Amino acid sequence: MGFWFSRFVYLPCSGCFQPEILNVLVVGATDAGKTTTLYHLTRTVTDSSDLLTLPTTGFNVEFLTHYAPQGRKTITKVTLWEMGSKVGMKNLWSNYIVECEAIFFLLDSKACATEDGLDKTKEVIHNFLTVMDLKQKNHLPIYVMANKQDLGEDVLTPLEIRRSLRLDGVFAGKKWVLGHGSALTGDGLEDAINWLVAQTSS
Ligand SMILES: Nc1nc2c(ncn2[C@@H]2O[C@H](COP(=O)(O)OP(=O)(O)OP(=O)(O)O)[C@@H](O)[C@H]2O)c(=O)[nH]1
Ligand SMILES: [Mg+2]
Repeated sequence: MGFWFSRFVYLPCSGCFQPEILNVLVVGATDAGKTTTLYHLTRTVTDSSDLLTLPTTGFNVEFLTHYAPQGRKTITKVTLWEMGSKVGMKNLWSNYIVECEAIFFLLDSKACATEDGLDKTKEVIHNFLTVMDLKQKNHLPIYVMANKQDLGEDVLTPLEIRRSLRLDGVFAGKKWVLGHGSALTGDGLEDAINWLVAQTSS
């Protein structure tokens, strides 16, 4: 990735500023591209084999160091917690959301082009918002990414997704934004991390 990402830990010299810490919960329906997102953000990707994934059972955790763009001397150590979506996801979310400061919500733009996929995505969003509410975490910023946009005509556009999932109503009152991109090509991931860091920087 670009110069502002690194998976190596930054060691500040004495007297220098301390890096900020950001824990991000990465959620979404099955196959939305959560693990691919983690891998693309934290690995050196030379070919597609670097992004091979297996369905996540339990959780995945990866780390990156984010350098603020435009030369601002701000460094953030970001921990990305992917919550598997197969079993007991509400329990997992409930346990981990209390330690997180931001949410990265992946949507599968291809699945959203089918009625079944749209229904499953609505259900996951609904369940997740219930957990946010129960844990009194409604104030957390949410970056919603319409993923898999590289698949071209097979997918809903971000605007179609916004309308089909009624995102403006669903996330009303929350700090959220809809972005788009591809975890496979990496498009949009830089914007996502920049936004999440900006919302949570002190
Ligand atoms: N074309 C395309 N494929 C993607 C993209 N992101 C993920 N995939 C593919 O979608 C499949 C599932 O990706 P994962 O990253 O494992 O999805 P996940 O959300 O972690 O899935 P679970 O852990 O099972 O919930 C894999 O075959 C990925 O290569 C994308 O942006 N574009
Ligand atoms: Mg996964």
